[in-house]
Amino acid sequence: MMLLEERIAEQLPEWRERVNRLRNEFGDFKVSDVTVSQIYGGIRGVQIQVSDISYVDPIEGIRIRGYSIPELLKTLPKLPGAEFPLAGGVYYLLLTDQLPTFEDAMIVEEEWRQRSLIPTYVYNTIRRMPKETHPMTLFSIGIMALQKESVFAKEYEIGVVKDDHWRYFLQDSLNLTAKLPGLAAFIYNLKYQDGIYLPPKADHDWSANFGVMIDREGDPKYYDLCRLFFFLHCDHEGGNVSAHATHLVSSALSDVYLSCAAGMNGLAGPLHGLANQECLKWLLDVREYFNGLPTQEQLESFLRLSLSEGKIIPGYGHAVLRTTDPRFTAQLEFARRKKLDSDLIKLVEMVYAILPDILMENGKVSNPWPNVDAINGALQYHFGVKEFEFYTVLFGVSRILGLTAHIVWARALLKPIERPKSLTTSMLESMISND
Ligand code: CMX
Repeated sequence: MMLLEERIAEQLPEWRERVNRLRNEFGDFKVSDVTVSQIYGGIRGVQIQVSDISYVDPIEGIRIRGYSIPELLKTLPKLPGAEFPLAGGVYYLLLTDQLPTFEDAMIVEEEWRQRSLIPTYVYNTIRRMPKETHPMTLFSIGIMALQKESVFAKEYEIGVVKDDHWRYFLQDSLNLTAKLPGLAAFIYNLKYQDGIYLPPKADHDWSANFGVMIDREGDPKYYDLCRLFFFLHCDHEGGNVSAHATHLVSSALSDVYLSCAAGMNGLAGPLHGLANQECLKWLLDVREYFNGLPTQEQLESFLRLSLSEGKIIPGYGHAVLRTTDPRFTAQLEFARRKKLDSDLIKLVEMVYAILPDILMENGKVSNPWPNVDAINGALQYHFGVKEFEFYTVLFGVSRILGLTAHIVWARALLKPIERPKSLTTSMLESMISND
C-alpha cells in the first residue's frame, strides 16, 4: 500500500468511530438556527458541514490541520536552499493530518513525478478551443478531458464496496494533482508563448517545475514564489464556493475530475478566485491613472472617490476573515525579504497603509483588511507572468490540493449525497405570518 493510503487507513477506524458516535448519540443536537436574512444572504454564518482539512478563524486566519500559516512556513520540510515548503509535504499534511518528515514529502513528490504524464488527447482537446478562450475555461476543460482516466469511475462500474471508495478517490487525486503544474504550464504556453513545450525536470519539485515548464528555469526566486503561492492557496476550509461546490458534486459519487472541475468553475467567478486578476488590473489602472505612483494624498482622494461611486476595491474584504489575511502578510514578507524592486508592490503597500481606515469609516464593510488576492498578482507580474487572466489557474492548481483532500475524506467517512431542502416565497411568508 502506498504511504498516503496507509496513513489514512490507519486513522480511519478512529475517525469513523468519532463520526458514528456524533451521529448516533447526538443526532438531534442543534448547531445553527437559520434566519430569513441568512437564507437570502448566501447562507452566511450557517455551519452546514464538518471539515477537518482546514478552518478559517475570523481573527487568526486559516489553520491547516490545526497549524497556522507562520507555523507551517517554519515547520514544513523544504529542499536545501529553498525558503518555502515542498508541495509534497503540504499535500501529505492535508491528506493525513500529520506533519510530514522530509522523506514523507519527497515520497509524495516522487508519486507525483511518476503520475505526471498528460495524455496527448487532453492537449489536443485544449488546442481545439478558440484562442481567446479564458485560461480558467481551458483549465476546467483539461480536467474534464482527464476524467476518462478516472480509476474510481472504472472501478465503480465493475462494483466496489462503499468502504473502499476513498482509496480510488485517493488514486484519482494523486493522478490529477500530479498533472496540474503541467496542465497549467501547457495552457500558459499555448496562450502566451506560441505553444512552446518545455518538459519538467526529474530533479525539480512539483512547484518549481511549473516555473521550469513556463521558461523560468534557473530562477530560484521564482521557484520559491511558486512554492509559497501553491502552499498559501491550498485550502480555505469547506464553505467557500469552490470547496463547497466540489464537495457537493462529489457527494453524488461524481469522481475527482468531475468534482474538481465543478470547483474550478466556481473559482473562476469574480467574487472568488478571479479576484486576483481583478486586483492586479485595478493596481495597473491606478498606476496608469497617475502615470506612475501617486502620492499618499492623491491615493487617499482616489480611494474615497471610488468608494463614493460605489466601486469595489478588489483584494479587500472577506466573507469570514476579520483581520489582515495571513496569506497576504506572508506574500508581503516574501517581497520585502527578497527585496523586490517593483512599483506595483510599493502601490500594494501604500494602499494597505490607508485603505483599511477609509473602509472602516464608512461602516458598511464587514472586513476592511486585505485578503490573499491584494498582492499575489503583483508578485507574479514582477516575475514576468504578466497575463493576469491566467492567475486564477495558478490559484486552481494549488486549491485542488485542498479540494481533493476534502473529498477523499468525505468518501472515507462515508458521507451521503447532499440534499438540502428549499421552500417557496409564499411558504416563507405564511410561516412568518403564522408565527
Ligand atoms: N470595496 C468596496 N466595498 C466593499 C468591499 C470592498 N473591497 N468589500 C465589501 N464591500 C461592500 C459590499 O459590496 C457590501 O456593499 P452593499 O451592502 O452595498 O452590497 C458591503 O460592503 C458589505 O459587504 P461585506 O459584508 O463586507 O462583504 P461580503 O461578505 O458580502 O463579501 C467579498 C465579501 C470578498 C465578496 C467582498 O468583500 C468583496 O467584494 N471584496 C472585493 C473582491 C475580493 O477581494 N474578493 C476576494 C475574496 C477572497 C476569496 O474568496 O477568494
